[in-house]
Amino acid sequence: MQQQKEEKTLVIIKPDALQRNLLGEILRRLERKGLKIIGLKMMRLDDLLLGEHYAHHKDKPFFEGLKKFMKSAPVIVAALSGFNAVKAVRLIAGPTYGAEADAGTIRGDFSMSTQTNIVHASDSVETAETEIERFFKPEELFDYKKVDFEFIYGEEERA
Ligand code: 3AN
Repeated sequence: MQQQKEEKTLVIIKPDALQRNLLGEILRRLERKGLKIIGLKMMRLDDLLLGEHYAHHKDKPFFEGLKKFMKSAPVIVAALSGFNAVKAVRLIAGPTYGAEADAGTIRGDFSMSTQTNIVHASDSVETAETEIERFFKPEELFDYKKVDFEFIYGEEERA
């Protein structure tokens, strides 16, 4: 087992999750995996933030509908850290289309849709850095020691 690199990643718990009372369930899944929550807040997204966040979709036919949905209720944004956190969280989220996502993933267990698919999860370390900066002020992010660290990772990984 080789030493691992700590990564940060961003999760957005979307309006459908809030409406369907899934907030606690989603945070529970992320926490119990061993991810460390380093930032957490509720916010309402606006066109400016959504235009930046979904810039890669701005010419797609579903863009306006996606923005409308993402503004329909507040979201919860969570910044998480851990070794290989970006990939770990993408696997927990599952692929975009909920109906085809594996059971056991968040989208596989709770979504039938491509749009109302419960969570957003950063897709790379670089994207995660940009997204965390987009949604959190520096003072909203916390650095602290977590007591279960040495049981979440093996000794060689922590070296
Ligand atoms: P992912 O969230 O799995 O990385 P992306 O980046 O392709 O997927 O899409 C971002 C978001 O855009 C999705 N989570 C979903 O809410 C929305 N979206 C993607 N494709 C569609 C679609 N065909 N129709 C409606 N919304 C879509």
